[in-house]
Amino acid sequence: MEAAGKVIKCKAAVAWGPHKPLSIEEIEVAPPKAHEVRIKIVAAGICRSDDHFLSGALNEVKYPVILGHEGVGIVESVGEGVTDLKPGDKVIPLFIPQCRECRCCKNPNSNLCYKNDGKYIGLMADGTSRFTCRGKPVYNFVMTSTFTEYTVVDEIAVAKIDDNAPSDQVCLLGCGFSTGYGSAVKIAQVKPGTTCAVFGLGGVGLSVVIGCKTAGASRIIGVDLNSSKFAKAKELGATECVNPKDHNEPIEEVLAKMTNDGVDYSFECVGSTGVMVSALMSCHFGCGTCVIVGVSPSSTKVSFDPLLLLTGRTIKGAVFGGFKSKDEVPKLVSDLMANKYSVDGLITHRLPFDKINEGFRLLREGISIRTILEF
Ligand code: CND
Ligand code: ZN
Repeated sequence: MEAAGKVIKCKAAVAWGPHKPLSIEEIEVAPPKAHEVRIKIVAAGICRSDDHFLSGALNEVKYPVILGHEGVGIVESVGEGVTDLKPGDKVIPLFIPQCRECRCCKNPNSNLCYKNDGKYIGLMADGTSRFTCRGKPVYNFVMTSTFTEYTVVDEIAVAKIDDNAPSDQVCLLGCGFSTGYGSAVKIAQVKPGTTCAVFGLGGVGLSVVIGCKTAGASRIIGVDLNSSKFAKAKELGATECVNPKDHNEPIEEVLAKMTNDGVDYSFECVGSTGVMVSALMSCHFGCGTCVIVGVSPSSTKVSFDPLLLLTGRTIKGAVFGGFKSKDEVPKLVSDLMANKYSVDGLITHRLPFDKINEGFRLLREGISIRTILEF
């Protein structure tokens, strides 16, 4: 490859701070060092988690930073010692890596790798950045940084996928779809014939709906404050939808009446501690399971009566739907290509990459489910 070993100048959407639009800038992307991979991004989705940093709800990230964690691209070059990837491979960057060596990676029931960047250090393993803008180093975001024409990721944070996979769809497997779908099929392990409630019908919640339907749930109740989300939810498998604003009683009471004392599985896909408690209370007191998927603002805490659990409820949570990323993303891609599920319904908008701020506007105003940025 021509640029291998050299710095690449390209466009990126740089976040200089919260509460500011992203700025399309020329950046320099250094070549990958040992065990790193430089990727040309082809398509990227906009997830609410990216917006949590721009809105200031999450404040741990360091600026300037290149956000984005839901993308697909082509390997441009690889650093020394990378054996399982080569230039030209189609790949999905992984915000939860898989080193295959740590205690979590070795445990079949965990997908959290010790080498994840949940503390938002924003640098490569050697403590430096591969991005420079206007002479300043720019931080990366959860090991992925997909809002740029080129990114550099650690080899443990990239999954090689089928070269024929449709890029404009499989980018959603980098976060939203896998997170929601796995929360239903892998974390809750929804059983056929059961009743589910999904709080929040964005890209993540609708992917939970798809997962519940695939698992054979007989009732899937969508809950959202924005009723304009209901038509899409029903198209994807929700059997009924409820807007808490249409009721005087708390939503958990409404759901209890609808479901003979509570649902079998509830999913919080909003990121609100109040909704987390409602979701827990909405599942059946003796045998319900509540799965926390949404990310709540920094420093918030959940408080609830422990009796809610003593009677027999279960509460769980997961990132990335519990999928072991490097192993399971390629399989999710094959399943998509084999039509075992579809992500078409999640894609409401497509925009050229440099219109990224418009994509964030559509998300904030509750208009889009997923906007796909095309590079
Ligand atoms: P998006 O904003 O598209 O959807 C959220 C939905 O919730 C919207 O339709 C809102 O109208 C709705 N909503 C807001 N408040 C309420 C409420 N009080 N009751 C019911 N519905 C409400 O977001 P998204 O689908 O992209 O992401 C959802 C959450 O999931 C968000 O917190 C994000 O940060 C988190 C997430 C988690 C993970 C993970 O690995 N666990 C990965 N990605 C995103
Ligand atoms: Zn996400």
